[in-house]
Amino acid sequence: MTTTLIPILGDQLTPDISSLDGADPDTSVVLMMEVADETTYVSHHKAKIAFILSAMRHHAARLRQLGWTVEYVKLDDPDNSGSFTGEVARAVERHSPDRIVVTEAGEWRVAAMLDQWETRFEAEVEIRPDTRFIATHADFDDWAEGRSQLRMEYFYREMRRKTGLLMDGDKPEGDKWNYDKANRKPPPGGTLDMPRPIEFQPDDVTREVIDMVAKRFADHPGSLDSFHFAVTHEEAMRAKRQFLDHALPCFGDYQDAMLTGEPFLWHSILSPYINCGLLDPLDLCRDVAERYADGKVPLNSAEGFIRQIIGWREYVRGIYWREGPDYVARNFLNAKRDLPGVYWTGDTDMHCLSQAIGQTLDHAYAHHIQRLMITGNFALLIGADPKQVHEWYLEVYADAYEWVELPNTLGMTQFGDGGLLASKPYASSGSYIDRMSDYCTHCRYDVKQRTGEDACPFNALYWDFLARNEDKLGDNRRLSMPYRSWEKMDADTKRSLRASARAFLDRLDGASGAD
Ligand code: FAD
Ligand code: DLZ
Ligand code: SF4
Repeated sequence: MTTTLIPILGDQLTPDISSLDGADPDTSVVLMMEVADETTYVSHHKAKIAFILSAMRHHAARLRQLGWTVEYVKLDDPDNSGSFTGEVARAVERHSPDRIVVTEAGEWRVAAMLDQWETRFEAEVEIRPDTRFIATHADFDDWAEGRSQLRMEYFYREMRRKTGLLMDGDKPEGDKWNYDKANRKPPPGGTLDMPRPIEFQPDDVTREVIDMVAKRFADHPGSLDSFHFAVTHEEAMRAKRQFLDHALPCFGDYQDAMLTGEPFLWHSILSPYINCGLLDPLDLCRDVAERYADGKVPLNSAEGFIRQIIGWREYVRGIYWREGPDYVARNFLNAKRDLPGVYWTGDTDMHCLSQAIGQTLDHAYAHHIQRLMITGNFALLIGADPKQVHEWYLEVYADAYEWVELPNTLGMTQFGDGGLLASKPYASSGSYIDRMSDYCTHCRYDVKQRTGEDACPFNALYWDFLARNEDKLGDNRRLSMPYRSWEKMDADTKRSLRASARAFLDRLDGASGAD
């Protein structure tokens, strides 16, 4: 009898995955593998490993219920070879399949493994497109072809047209494509009405995984103490409804806001579920559009949210695959500083940094503006090596897979690609953080001061960054204002800003903390 082997990777946790399309449950074997290669190619946050392995185990049970034969290899199985290819080889020995059908991987590293299977195994190997995305690789390449700049906004409009989301015929709903300007409100004063994500209590399966992770990955960053992720499709659907009902209405207004002790605000916290397959991104966007059509959420929230998914998410994926495996090595600004130890401890007097890193270590989560304007901005200003910055983001967030993390980190926050993704570096002084958060009011530093013992370090670092990189950034039209301000400063001011930055960086290099 013809047998088909269907390996399902840890970020392919949906019964709608393309590798299962048209397969016959009677003659197919699904293979799911917990492997050391995947758990250690970077030192993932403990909660990220626990989340993915628990979601995988629950998904295997779901597939069995749906009638599939699933072989599941656990990390501590004595014969576990430790790699996808090794486990497929063992399954090939057991079943001598005629065909291996797999959905394409989400990273160049794993794609290269899958590409070897054709020559390594006698079975015919079929690698199928991942149909969970709206744009195929060809769609993105067609759009990108011949353009001198690949700006997200224009790609996003194509995706709106393709999906029909928030479209009124061929016009955008409300006559405008983008309501970003309405989405920059500072944080509200009182936080009593803040929505809370559901805290899912670990079941037996999750508890077993958590115990195993605590022992086996004790030296990995992060804590397991506040593990409350959804680990099944049903739980993820509950998390989705919670977001739609309670957070989405204000999502737009407070998308960029940051508040002390409030890691989640009005964000969805759905990225771990979308990226591993527990939730479908297009379904989610349709739900959001429906809430808008029913008058339950304002247009700036609905459009802002849908843009993140069919715009940014699809766009960074397109960039990742288009730019190729060497993208990771780009370092336009030639930044070489080691990422300081504070990124693994959160132990610093810089309140914004300790909040963003502290919650990251606690929850394997930080929202976009914290990633971009706190940890990303700080790494950019101090001149941290973009590859190390990239590896840190890949390690610490439960939603991190290279296809989505790398362009956001190396491209958007570190300007490592020289402006392919961002038209200017996302560099800012303390004033942006002060405007968008309450962090500065809780900080030992004074955001208004630029030099001296009590001055906010972001201020001198910002000017030092511009001065240091003037040969590479001086011509950037979007930076003409700050460069003009820099030129107008007298020599003493310039000298003292650069000396303050130098002193801070020397302290940083000498210590493992950030202050
Ligand atoms: P919400 O604020 O509720 O946004 C809704 C959804 O939009 C998210 O769930 C996500 O699916 C999508 N989204 C929003 N912004 C982006 C974006 N820039 N790129 C892709 N999708 C986006 N997102 C990841 O999913 N994985 C990553 O590894 C990742 N790394 C990042 C690294 C850096 C340096 C930066 C600046 C951003 C990164 N992002 C990443 C994007 C974004 O920060 C997260 O998607 C978001 O914070 C997830 O939280 P949420 O679900 O509450 O998002
Ligand atoms: C991230 C991750 C981890 C930590 N562990 C596993 C695993 O043991 N088995 C698995 O199938 N997938 C895991 N993953 C997710 C994979 O790294 C991800 O599926 C690949 O990077 C392909 O994109
Ligand atoms: Fe951060 Fe500076 Fe504000 Fe302190 S004063 S919270 S270091 S921006």
